Amino acid sequence: NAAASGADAAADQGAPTIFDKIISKQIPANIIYEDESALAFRDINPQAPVHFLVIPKHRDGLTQLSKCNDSHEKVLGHLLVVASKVALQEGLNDGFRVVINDGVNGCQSVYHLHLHIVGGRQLTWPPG
Ligand code: DGP
Repeated sequence: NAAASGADAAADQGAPTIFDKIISKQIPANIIYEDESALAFRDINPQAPVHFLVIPKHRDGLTQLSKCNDSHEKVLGHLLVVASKVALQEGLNDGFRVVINDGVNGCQSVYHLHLHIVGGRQLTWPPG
């Protein structure tokens, strides 16, 4: 099951997640960047003054980072470029953090790959 495998079987089999509804605009989100393959929107439960998510529009098997393979190199690179561009657009000139939670131990809750970008305050290390 999902908890035992550290994955989400339904999502792996193609079941939509809440992020698909954000991509298709079925449910509202505060979208701050969009292009053909990526979307950035504010996290509903912000952990810092600036906290947004960057997701691939086409999940293409990427329920979580640990499912990636060589075919995902281009989109994974693009997500990081978008993360940086939007972070600067959001005024995070003094730095920020990019986080990808993977699986149960990583506290992943939505099984559609997403980058968290947090900033706007002095962050601490290590994370919890
Ligand atoms: P993770 O734990 O890494 O899977 O983070 C999922 C994040 O997604 C979490 O910080 C809250 C956010 N989130 C979940 N549902 C929604 C939603 O409907 N809208 C928005 N904007 N964010 C959401």
